[in-house]
Amino acid sequence: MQSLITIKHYIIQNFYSLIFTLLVVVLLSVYLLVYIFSHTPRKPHEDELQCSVYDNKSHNIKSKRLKHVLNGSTETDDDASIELSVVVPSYNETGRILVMLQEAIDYLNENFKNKFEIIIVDDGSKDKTAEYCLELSKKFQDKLTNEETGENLLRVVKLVKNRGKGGAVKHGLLHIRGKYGLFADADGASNFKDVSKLLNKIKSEQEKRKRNNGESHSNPDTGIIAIGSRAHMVNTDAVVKRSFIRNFLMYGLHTLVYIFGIRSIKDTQCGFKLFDRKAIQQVLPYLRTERWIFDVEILILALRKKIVVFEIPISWHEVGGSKVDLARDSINMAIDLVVIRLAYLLGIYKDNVEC
Ligand SMILES: Nc1nc2c(ncn2[C@@H]2O[C@H](COP(=O)(O)OP(=O)(O)OP(=O)(O)O)[C@@H](O)[C@H]2O)c(=O)[nH]1
Ligand SMILES: [Mg+2]
Repeated sequence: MQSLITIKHYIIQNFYSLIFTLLVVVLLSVYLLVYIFSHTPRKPHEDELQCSVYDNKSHNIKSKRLKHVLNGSTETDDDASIELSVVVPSYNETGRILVMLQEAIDYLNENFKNKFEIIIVDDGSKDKTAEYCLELSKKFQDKLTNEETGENLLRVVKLVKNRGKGGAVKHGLLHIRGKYGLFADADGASNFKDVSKLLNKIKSEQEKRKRNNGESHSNPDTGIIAIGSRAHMVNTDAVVKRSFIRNFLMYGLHTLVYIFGIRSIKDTQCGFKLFDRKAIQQVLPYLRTERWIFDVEILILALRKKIVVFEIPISWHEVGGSKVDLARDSINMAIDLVVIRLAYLLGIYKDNVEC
């Protein structure tokens, strides 16, 4: 009885120091946990800094050195003519990419003749996606040839080891030659023509800034991003007819994204996003996440850097053969999401340190 009273007295007397110690322990453990789960992307392998291009004249595959977007501007060199670069992250896509590429090539040939490039980033596929795409670039060379230079406008970059969709998108966008960079999924779920909606939105914002008459409220020194959105489709068949478990996990993810910071954007995950060159230079070098939830980190970085982000409704349809493993990837996405938010909060991820 006496010893119980002594313990009670001890607790009352040391209440504040106990709470303080507890807080320090909790904070240190959170920091340690976030640090352990945080991610540093691997540096590109030497071979990944080259791309393969089908040479229309010699009929051979040639290798070309890629140029980083932070080295030199498009205004001053041979690449200045390229308006739009399309990056397609591709992992084991021999079964799906043909439909997407045909649609993209037709649209680009009609609307951006001689002024586009397609960069396929083969993310360490096991089904020879890279070789298959090079065959397609030969097959469609009539629509893919730059009439001024004779160059085939489809490039293939092969990652020696799988990085995840975020890693593939980052690598592709960091090596575009165009004034604008789009990334689009290989499954063709989005309607490619919708790129004009995104591009027009960015261009009209640029115009507003140029007129400088107060119409644009965004910072003229920052880039502009326009992202495709399926938020208007939540009650349509495309979403309603998905399996219960898919929709359950989708709503779960939306809730987590809402709690952990991106409230102004309804659909963060759509695989159809367009950036002007400045936005790519300001965001992509700092992107850490290589797995599925990288889209959210891109948007967090954009918000931190006060980059204007437009969310534009686009057409979208479900395509079979998804590479997402519902159980495993949902858990990883939830962990990565919490880690991203806390890592920026704790200074483990920094938006001014390239990685
Ligand atoms: N699974 C997977 N896909 C990758 C990877 N790297 C790039 N991708 C590409 O990421 C894109 C999206 O893949 P999908 O399987 O359609 O996934 P999703 O569109 O996010 O999800 P769904 O709504 O199920 O279609 C495709 O172009 C893939 O080829 C990777 O490491 N794993
Ligand atoms: Mg898909």
